[in-house]
Amino acid sequence: MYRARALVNYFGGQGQFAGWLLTKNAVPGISCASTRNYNVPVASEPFLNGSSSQYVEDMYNAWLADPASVHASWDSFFRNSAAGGVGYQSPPSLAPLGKNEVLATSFLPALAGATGGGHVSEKVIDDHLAVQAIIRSYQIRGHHIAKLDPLGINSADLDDRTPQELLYSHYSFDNPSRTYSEELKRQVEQFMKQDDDMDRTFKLPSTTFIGGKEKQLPLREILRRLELTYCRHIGVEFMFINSLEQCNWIRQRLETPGAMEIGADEKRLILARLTRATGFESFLARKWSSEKRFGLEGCEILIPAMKQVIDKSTELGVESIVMGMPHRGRLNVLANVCRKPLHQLFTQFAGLEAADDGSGDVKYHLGTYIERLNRVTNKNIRLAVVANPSHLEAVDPVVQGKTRAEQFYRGDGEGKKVMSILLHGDAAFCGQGIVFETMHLSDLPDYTTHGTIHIVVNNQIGFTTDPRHSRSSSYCTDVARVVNAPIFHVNSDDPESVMHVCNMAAEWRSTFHKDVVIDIVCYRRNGHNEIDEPMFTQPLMYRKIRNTKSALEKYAENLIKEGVVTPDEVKDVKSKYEKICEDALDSARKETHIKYKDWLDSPWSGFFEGKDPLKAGTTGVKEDTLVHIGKRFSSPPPNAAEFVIHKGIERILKSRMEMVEARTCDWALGEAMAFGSLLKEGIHVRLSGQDVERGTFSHRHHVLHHQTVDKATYRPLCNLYPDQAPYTVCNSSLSEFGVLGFELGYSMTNPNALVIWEAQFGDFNNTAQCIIDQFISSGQAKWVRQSGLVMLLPHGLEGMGPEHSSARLERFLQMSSDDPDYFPPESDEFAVRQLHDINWIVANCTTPGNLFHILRRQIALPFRKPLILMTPKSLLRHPEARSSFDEMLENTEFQRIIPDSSVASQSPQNVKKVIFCSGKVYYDLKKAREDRKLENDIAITRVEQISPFPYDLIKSECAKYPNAQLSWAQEEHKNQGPWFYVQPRFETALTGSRDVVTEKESRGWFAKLFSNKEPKPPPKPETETLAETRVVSYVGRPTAASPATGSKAQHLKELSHLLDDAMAL
Ligand SMILES: Cc1ncc(C[n+]2csc(CCOP(=O)(O)OP(=O)(O)O)c2C)c(N)n1
Ligand SMILES: [Mg+2]
Repeated sequence: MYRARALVNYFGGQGQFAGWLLTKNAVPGISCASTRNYNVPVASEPFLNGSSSQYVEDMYNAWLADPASVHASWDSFFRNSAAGGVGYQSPPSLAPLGKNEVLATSFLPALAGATGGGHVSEKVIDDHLAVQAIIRSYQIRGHHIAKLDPLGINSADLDDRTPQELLYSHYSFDNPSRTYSEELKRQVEQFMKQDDDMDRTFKLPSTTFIGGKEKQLPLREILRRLELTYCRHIGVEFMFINSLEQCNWIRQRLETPGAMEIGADEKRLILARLTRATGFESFLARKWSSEKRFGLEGCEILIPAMKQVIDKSTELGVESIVMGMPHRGRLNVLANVCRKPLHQLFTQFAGLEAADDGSGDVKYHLGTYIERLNRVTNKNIRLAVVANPSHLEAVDPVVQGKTRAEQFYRGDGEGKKVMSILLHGDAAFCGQGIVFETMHLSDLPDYTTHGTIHIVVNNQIGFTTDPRHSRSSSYCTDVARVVNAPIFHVNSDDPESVMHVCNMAAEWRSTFHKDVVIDIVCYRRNGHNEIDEPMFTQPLMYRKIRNTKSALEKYAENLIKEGVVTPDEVKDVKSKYEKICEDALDSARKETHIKYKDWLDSPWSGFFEGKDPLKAGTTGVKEDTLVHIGKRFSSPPPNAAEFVIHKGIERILKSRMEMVEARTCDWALGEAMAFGSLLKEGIHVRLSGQDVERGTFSHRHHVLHHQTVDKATYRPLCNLYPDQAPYTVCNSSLSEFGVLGFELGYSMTNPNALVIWEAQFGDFNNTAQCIIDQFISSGQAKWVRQSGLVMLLPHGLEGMGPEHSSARLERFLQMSSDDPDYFPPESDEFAVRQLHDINWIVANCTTPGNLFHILRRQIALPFRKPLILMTPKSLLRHPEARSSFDEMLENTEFQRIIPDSSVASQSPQNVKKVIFCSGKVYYDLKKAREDRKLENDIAITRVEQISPFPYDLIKSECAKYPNAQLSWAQEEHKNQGPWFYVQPRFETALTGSRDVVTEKESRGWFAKLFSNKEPKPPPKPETETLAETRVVSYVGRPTAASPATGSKAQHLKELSHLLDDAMAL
């Protein structure tokens, strides 16, 4: 066995026991594996196993570097060993062995005789440490040398810097590639020929299952089995997981002899699925050769893989699967995994017009929802693929939110019934930060989906970029290590290995409810899309690809060789599928229109039916309800005697109670009234974001904390009524992109819920810009999918500097889809119609009463629209920003504008100026007017709903003051805030529509360009002469690059100028 040590030294250089495996960066392609500390609980492992042997090894290394750095006993042990003496001698003991004590040699029966007596010789320890280290090294590092690349030219971990190897791979493409694994095998074989120790039998430690029922094996066989398990077509990373149970679970499923064996039926099923996946792409390629479809060629195994994950998961109890995926292979997934009717897919290629609303999206972004019987498990299953934008990985948190919501509504607290699958490209998975942000939601109490199965289509290229230029990590999957997810790298050309890891992944999720990654190492047969030329940038790789048979061909050949199928059967399966495709194409040709609704990922069955789309419910409530909610919200926990609350909270509750008694609400109470009344009506409310439980500005306090008992909390809004809907309020991780996406997904599942995301400060919403632009603003237009998500964005210039002032209101307004030149026909339904037609609502309320109504209106509407709500900071405590209960009672509603109600409004003829404004600047203007005693001269009207623009009310408000000049006052800089949005709309409100193509007509705008139809004449302004003379002037800060000054003094100076300008007559 000293030879084994020699082997260690030969491979590892420094004499590290675990260093004998090869890595690929040293001369000539050999170096030792670096040691790592793993967080496995040592006490739970037997001596000499797993981390104990690692410990001895670490000690040895430390001793080598500096003998004084280890304890004197270890120093003596290693010194004796090095001198050729006995390393360890047990001290003489007079006492009999204790109950749990055993002699060290009893662990080593095969060698006990050789050592004699009660102590272990250096040789015994060395031999066993070496075997243990070898096994452990394979488990930790085996994946580095596994044959993962079906092309045989790259290394999945990018660790192939040895010049000879590079030269080899550059100039020997036509030869079967020699992998490190083969190099290792060659050396081991050479060694084995010379070494008698290879025939010696070693007891296997409990951290390996390679023996099956055998407790000991010859070293030769140990090495062979380890090679087969860890260095063939599966490379598994799992030894960083800090749970011995989980590590053993994986070892057992991989190492047990015969674990990978499958029967002939299963093989035929894989072949049939692979045939469909391959046939689908070749059918499309034949029929539409110049169309972009982002085909799956080179990774067709993805389809059988996904089906395997779904089969296994359904078998384990899952009933609904929510999936998110990028462009690559999407059509194939819809066709062959979801079984979306093929003719619907084919109509997408026909360039037909849509029969329903919306502007639509390209075919490889669309979602779908299917309920069907899984023929393998004979169970019903629901499959949803969430529509996504081009923005890679942005859909990840959306899928998670949707999954979480489905679990929530089904009462599936452990994720046993609903799960998510996320697909990724290799470049996007490691490149996009949202992947990390989504991973970090995976184990949070209010965000977990109890394990996601991630599948990476690792075609070893991103568009034209080689992985070496697109990532700094070894594998593209390294991001998953942060959440202790096991990572299975697998060669796509070995379908049975792929199926094996799929089964393991599904079982892993079902057992541990944690994330897991399947990294399918494959290639991309075509360019980035079908019309791209890959030889421009990857000539050698693509020469190799051209000469590579498809996975289907290879697998079919293997099965024919094995006698599982005949060549005729292979042909038969193929031609049957082709016939299915041809038939579907025939029926697709009969279609005249496409329907976006066929591609909806979240149908709300029953929600729209029987509803008048222009009739909203009321938002006011009974006084009793307000009093009840108010009192509950202001009361300490029912077990107040035991539940110690903070003195400050006591004061807050007391002042809340006083407000309730005085029939008034401040901001927090108004919000609680909205939530509470919806909960009473059976509407689930969920408020999520950073520090939302207390509220960034310490005004909300929806979770009261026991001051002396850790984690004991009380949530008043969860305790309003015995039969109320559930209320969730949850502090989130510090991620806007991830959490906003998550809440958007959550809002997609059920329209009867108020889902709210609050930004810490509105400024931070731009780190979630992609969710705002790609999903919230345009989701309905692209995918006919509605969402009533509310974004609460603290906004306002209060001298806090550039970064705590602006939620960038202007950006939301710029993306509002209402036409600045179009004044919709005035009618009773004006307000609801406007809401129906626009993409989202943007508002800035100034009273708790209006906040109450606008939140409730989200649910009262017969459809769903996102609400972007600027929320205040100083107004949270402003004595005037209060509302009486009267403003929330049954006969009241949301006020789109709050007209002036001062003395000015009583003699409108005499008013010299009307100032329109929005948000908290109203209170500054009002005070300035009081200070200057201009109440008779100046009226101040608040525009609470900025978009869609309240044309009708603005028009009548302007008409009410015929002699007044009109101003728009805002605290934001001129190039920011609402000014640019309101200015043209004021003009339209005053003069009527100009020549516009209305939104309804715009679906046919393209056709219109070619038609002779006359445009509609603009409606005549009612107050023509007045309109001609009236314009709205701007009052506010000048343009600026930054949203606000960093200087408090400058801020006050600017405000005072603004108020002076506004009050000037
Ligand atoms: C956020 C984002 N940035 C850039 C792009 C443009 N783009 C489209 S596909 C692609 C390459 C993706 O590579 P990979 O993730 O490996 O997927 P593959 O196309 O290889 O399947 C890029 C850069 C995009 N779609 N999304
Ligand atoms: Mg790729």
